[in-house]
Amino acid sequence: MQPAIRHDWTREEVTALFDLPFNDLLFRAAGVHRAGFPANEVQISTLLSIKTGGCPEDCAYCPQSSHFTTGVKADKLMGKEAVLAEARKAKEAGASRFCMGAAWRSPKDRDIDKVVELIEGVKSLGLETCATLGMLTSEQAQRLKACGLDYYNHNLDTSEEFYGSIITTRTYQDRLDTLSHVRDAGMNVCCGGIVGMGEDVSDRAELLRTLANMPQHPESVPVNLLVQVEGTPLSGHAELDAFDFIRAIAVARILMPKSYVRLSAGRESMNEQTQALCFFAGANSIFYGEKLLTTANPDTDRDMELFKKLGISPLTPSAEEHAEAA
Ligand code: SAM
Ligand code: DTB
Ligand code: SF4
Repeated sequence: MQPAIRHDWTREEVTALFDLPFNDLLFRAAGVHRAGFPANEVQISTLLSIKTGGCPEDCAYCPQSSHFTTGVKADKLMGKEAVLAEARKAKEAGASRFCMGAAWRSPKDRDIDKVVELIEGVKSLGLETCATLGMLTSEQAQRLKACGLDYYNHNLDTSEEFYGSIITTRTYQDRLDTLSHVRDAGMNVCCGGIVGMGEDVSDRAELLRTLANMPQHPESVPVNLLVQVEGTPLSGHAELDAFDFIRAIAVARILMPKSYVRLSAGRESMNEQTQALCFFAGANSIFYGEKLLTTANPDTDRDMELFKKLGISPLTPSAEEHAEAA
């Protein structure tokens, strides 16, 4: 039976999921996963930082903020040929989606002109496109939709309550406004967060509840484990217990049964067994390729070996459309 798609989760209900015995939570999440998706298929996206560093925002987790000294140097927007060369490599390696990230607070209209050309180029290679460029106006969102952008990534990152302790240069409402512009423009929404920033379980519960109670669930929900980068205020934090990360994946799966839940940043520091439990708990998407934006991701060979050991196959774009239509 297909689990109901709900938008009315209460704080108590979500907290109760986090409080379940681990095996009960995983059993339930795996059931929801199998009812909504082929159990052993994982969508793969490759990331490219098209504009690195020098960002005016002060996100405490981020190596690209100009407020911190992390060794990431500020670069200009990459040229079209260099981006397309990376996109071709990603396609050859087996990615179905190419995600372009820029360290902007909000792009200028002339930045959008250039990004439109990149999106058109990447699309013409037969890849799905995703971009994450910071806050957008509704006109900018419409332009990105018109040029064929398939997904826009814009994370809420944590609960509204905890947000102010992580970022002071924008508000939660700013994020929600951009997400509305993206949705209204008709794009697929990619929205998730980071765990392991010193937040409480209740902050994780509230982040996931906020996502699930949106009028439409994000099609893609990245769950990032904080990558601790020296020089950022969040480096040196106690590492999150792997079971708590897996729980967050499982609750995301239960709350958003038809969304792709992405096991995102942080895989470099996870062992295979933790990743395998994430897939069992309903994660069905990863970032694939040796680099995320500025930090390391597992080697593609290692990922393919893990898929082989687990009997997982990468999802092709046509299978993805089929899954969405079902
Ligand atoms: N500047 C745009 C923005 O903030 O929306 C787009 C790029 S930003 C790097 C995209 C996302 O990367 C953030 O929302 C955050 O979730 C994630 N991220 C950044 N640094 C991270 C870190 N050290 N560990 C885990 N996730 C991180
Ligand atoms: C998302 O949720 N995670 C990705 C992507 N969306 C843009 C970014 C992870 C960044 C990790 C730190 C870095 O490599 O700079
Ligand atoms: Fe800038 Fe995005 Fe990093 Fe925040 S997360 S500092 S907005 S690049």
